[in-house]
Amino acid sequence: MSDGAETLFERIIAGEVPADVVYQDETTFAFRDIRPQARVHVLVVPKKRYRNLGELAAADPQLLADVALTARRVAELEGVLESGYRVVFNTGDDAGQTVFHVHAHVLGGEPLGLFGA
Ligand code: D5M
Repeated sequence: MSDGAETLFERIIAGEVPADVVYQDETTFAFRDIRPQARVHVLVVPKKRYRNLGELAAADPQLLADVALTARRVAELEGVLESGYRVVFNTGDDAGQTVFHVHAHVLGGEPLGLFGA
């Protein structure tokens, strides 16, 4: 996409903003969420920017698969592959999306509550 200012996550990927990097490869980047909602809370982003899950899926399904595989890799690195983990993509205001560079929240390390407000 090309609709404006660089996002925070592009600056993190570029190393301009510090982050606790968990994993990266050619197409994806994973780092700890600054406001963790569970013992394990890592964000996985494609290095190429799309606004949200739907745009990413429509434009580049292989890159979406890369994000899913990196989420699994993160779960493995964080030791929660067997105990289980949740992957969340917030989309839009009501979901609380604040950074418009698609990202998967990878959550785990403890029993997680049900969905809700
Ligand atoms: O998720 C955006 C997430 O990004 C939210 O959980 C906080 C996190 N965040 C914000 N700034 C930073 C920095 N600098 N490092 C790491 N994590 C950060 P959303 O789904 O858009 O609400």
